[in-house]
Amino acid sequence: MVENFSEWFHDILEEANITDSRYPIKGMAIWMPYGFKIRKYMLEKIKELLDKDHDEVLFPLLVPEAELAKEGEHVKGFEDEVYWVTKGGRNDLNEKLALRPTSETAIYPMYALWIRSHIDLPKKYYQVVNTFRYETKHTRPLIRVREITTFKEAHTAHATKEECDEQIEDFIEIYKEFLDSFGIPYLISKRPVWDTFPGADYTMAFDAIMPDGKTLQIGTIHNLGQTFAKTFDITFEDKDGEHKYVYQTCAGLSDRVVASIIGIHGDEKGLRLPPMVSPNQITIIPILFKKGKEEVMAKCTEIKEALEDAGLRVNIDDRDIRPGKKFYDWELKGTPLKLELGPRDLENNITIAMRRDEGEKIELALDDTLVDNVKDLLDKSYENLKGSAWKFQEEHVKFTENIDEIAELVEAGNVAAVNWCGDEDCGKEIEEKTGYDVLGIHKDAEDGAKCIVSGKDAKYVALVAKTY
Ligand code: PR8
Repeated sequence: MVENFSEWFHDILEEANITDSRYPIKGMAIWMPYGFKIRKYMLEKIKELLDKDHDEVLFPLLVPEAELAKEGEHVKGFEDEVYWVTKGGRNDLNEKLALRPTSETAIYPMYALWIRSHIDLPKKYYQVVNTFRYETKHTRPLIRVREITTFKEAHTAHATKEECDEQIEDFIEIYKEFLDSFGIPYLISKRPVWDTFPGADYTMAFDAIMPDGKTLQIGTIHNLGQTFAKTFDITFEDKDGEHKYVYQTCAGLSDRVVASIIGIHGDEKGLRLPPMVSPNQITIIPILFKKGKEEVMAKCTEIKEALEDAGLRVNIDDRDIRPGKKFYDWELKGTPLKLELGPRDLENNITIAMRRDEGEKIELALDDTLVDNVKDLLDKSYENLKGSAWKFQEEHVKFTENIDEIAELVEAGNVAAVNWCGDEDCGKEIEEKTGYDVLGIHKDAEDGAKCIVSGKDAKYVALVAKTY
């Protein structure tokens, strides 16, 4: 699978009914029913985490040109990617309207109206919307799309720089918990200046290593400082009566989260879904013969109800096809646990459980231990997926002190970790010499470490990778 990950990924999206990319606009696809459910459970999780101290809002899709153009750096970063609406019916519009590529310029003029006093702060809003980016790089379903259908963007405003910095840490914790719940490993880095979000002071990014060794940026958190506050005049009256600009952050995740779940956990048989997002956490497969059919089906229904009462998502595959085909289908679709039940099992008062992540068959008694045993297997399945994904990541970050070795490591499917003095010139030289991207500062360098380019004292360990 690693050799042809791209092909595997495209095939599985169609075979497992995740998305259909045949829609006649490049970079825009359809969420199919099975994919839509995965998306729904993923969304429920991020909403649960954000709802603890954010409020959900919903802004219009269109942004007036004048607002979009206000913040110089920001507009420069996005100008090649904006879709414009220029007509209403047959009439030319007085002002061009942008399909939001992201919503800073839609939200912040309203923040300027809503934020008056220190009692209005902090303001923490988020929305889940579709955003549009006319991506010029090669588009890929879920990974690089022109309509990002599940853009989860949070925007916060604070009275002080300290609170703003704390918010960055809070987002990091929220994103960790979010990705942990699907067992997705991540590398956190501070992006280099040249790859910082347009208009931000700095950007913290979560990257995941996909099976082909390329990294996927799955989420970003931006410290906006006071740049947008000054552009959009977002001020508040402090306790001492002074008018001050707010400090701001924004953070976003996209459809890429689903891509990482599919790509990182999948295997040659198909998806291996973590229970949190699996449309069915348990699939019951009745083994039916003419004799005893009703009894087996009745028992399957009874098991389903008992598991559902315990809060689990269960389906019975009672299609009139060979059980082998059913096993094949649910392996492809990655249901975490299958329960098989035939007349002989019924006689023995057992069901055969099979975890998707490792495939071993286990007999479970059909008594009041069943629900706990099933939950236990789901937990083990999640832990195993998570553990092996983290292990893969650990094995694929390789340190080197030799710039010529970076290509060797990256071409073998790794992310290279190197000592870096932090100077832009050295960072850019790494990129130019290797053709890969500097993901950014991953951690502080050890005492005595020397920059891989200049040989000066190194401040940081930077990550270098081929990126999506
Ligand atoms: C912001 N403003 O916009 P960001 N296809 C799929 N996913 C994408 C794409 C794409 N074409 N482009 C970006 N992403 C800030 C924060 C509001 C929220 C994903 O930030 O431009 C990437 O995972 O960094 C990226 O990390 C995330 O959206 C946020 O986009």
